[in-house]
Amino acid sequence: MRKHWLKLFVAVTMACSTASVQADLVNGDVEGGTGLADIPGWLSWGPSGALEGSYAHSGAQCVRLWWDDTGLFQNFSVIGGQTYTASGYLYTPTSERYTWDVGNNTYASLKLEWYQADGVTSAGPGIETTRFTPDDLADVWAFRSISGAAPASATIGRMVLAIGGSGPASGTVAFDSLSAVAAVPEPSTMAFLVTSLVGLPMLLRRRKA
Ligand SMILES: [Ca+2]
Repeated sequence: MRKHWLKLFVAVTMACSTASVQADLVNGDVEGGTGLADIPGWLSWGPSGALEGSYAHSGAQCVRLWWDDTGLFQNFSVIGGQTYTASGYLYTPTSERYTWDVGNNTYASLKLEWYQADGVTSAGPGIETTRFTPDDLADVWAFRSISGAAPASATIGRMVLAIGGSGPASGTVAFDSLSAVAAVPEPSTMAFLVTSLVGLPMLLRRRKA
């Protein structure tokens, strides 16, 4: 009988509705700073990128990359098992159209990586948005989004903005208006869960007696 009630409890828990709550990613609009190396909230590697003030999806600027040796990332706190969604906008201007040679698979994307508390040890395979390629339209901000559950041992999520793939490419890809949100149970659902968690053992005790 106990098994039966536990099954019901799990089923109800899984059916609960969720709300989106901002994760502690900061400066998703990539504003401020004088170059890739000092944008508030973000860390970068490589020389092949810059702040761009002549176009932006939000605020006064965006960040753009033109080679796969360069990228940006930011860590934020996560809870293992909880689902997170990373999203943002990618863009290429006609004046510096992102292009490739035939057979090339160069692309840009947003990635979500998972780390354990030391910030170095991977907690499991990361996830990546649909690729932004030269097949995407120029002069149009393209929305990209990816969702996934943080592995059980993850305490850090890392959003990564980068160009990947192989082979020569030219032009530039810009990133802006980035966000990370967690899907958490609704408050009313939480109240129900707490009630259930308190009530279930009592119920089981009573049935056993
Ligand atoms: Ca911006």
